[in-house]
Amino acid sequence: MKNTSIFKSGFAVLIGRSNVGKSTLLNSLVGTKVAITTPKAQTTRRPIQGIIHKPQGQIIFVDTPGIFKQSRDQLSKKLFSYVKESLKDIDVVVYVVDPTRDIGAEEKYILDLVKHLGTKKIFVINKMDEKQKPYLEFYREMGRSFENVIELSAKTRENLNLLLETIFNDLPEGEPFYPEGQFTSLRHEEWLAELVREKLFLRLRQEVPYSVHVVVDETQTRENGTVYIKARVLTTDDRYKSMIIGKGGRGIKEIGQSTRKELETVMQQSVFLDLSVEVNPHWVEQFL
Ligand SMILES: Nc1nc2c(ncn2[C@@H]2O[C@H](COP(=O)(O)OP(=O)(O)OP(=O)(O)O)[C@@H](O)[C@H]2O)c(=O)[nH]1
Ligand SMILES: [Mg+2]
Repeated sequence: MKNTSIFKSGFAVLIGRSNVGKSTLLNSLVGTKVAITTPKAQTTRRPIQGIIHKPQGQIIFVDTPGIFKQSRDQLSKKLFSYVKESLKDIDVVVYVVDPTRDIGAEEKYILDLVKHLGTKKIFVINKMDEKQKPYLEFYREMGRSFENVIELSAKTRENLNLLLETIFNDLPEGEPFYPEGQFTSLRHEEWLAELVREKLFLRLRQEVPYSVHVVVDETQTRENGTVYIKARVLTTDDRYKSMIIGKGGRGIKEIGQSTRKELETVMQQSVFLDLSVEVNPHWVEQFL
């Protein structure tokens, strides 16, 4: 008879190219917005943990930056070093692919990286809700070398439970790492900074999003119940600074307003967002 009193716990890392939907999957699994998601490459910059609490155990998902092989810039190098770091001391690797995009040299590179890992692996084909999936058969073929293949949709939540069950099968017995009710490893300020960065990413064009970092210096609940948040947007160059601020301050005002609206929805409190822009060419070394 199956012993239902066994409690399992462990780490599952989400790995894959940029834009395959790793962070969207993390949010759907956790059931709340832990990580930011955008249609742009390299949205995620630091490994973020999202925690799932179930009667049979606890899974800590580690969302990683997308692997972006071509670029040799400092940011990409840093992001890749985080991916490699995240693969240590992991119980299960969840390798996510996107059937709407051609495999290319990048995917082959990741496949090679994943294949050489000694851990249990699950091959996940995401975005199954998409009507056009020209590369689906190609990825199905690629998945044949994996023990577990799951086709799912982070967006519609199709087959997410199957993914959780498969991970639980591979997890060791163990005590929970986080208390019930904690959904992320991010500090509150870090999470707020990420939400601001998401809005910047969505609004800024071309290389500008990659020039920015956000720091939240202070949060304070005022007597009238309003939450005061002081955030700084750092960018590498004067030119980018004026692009972010926009004509007559219109750009930064729009970013501030849309971020504040989202924060108010999530926090169920009124928010005062004090947003400023600074030039700092060294934020990669200083903050990542
Ligand atoms: N149709 C569809 N779109 C999805 C799904 N999952 C993610 N997306 C979209 O794919 C885009 C990228 O999603 P992200 O979750 O930011 O991708 P990521 O893999 O975390 O990207 P990086 O952080 O850059 O590595 C976003 O526009 C998502 O809305 C899905 O299941 N179906
Ligand atoms: Mg991401």
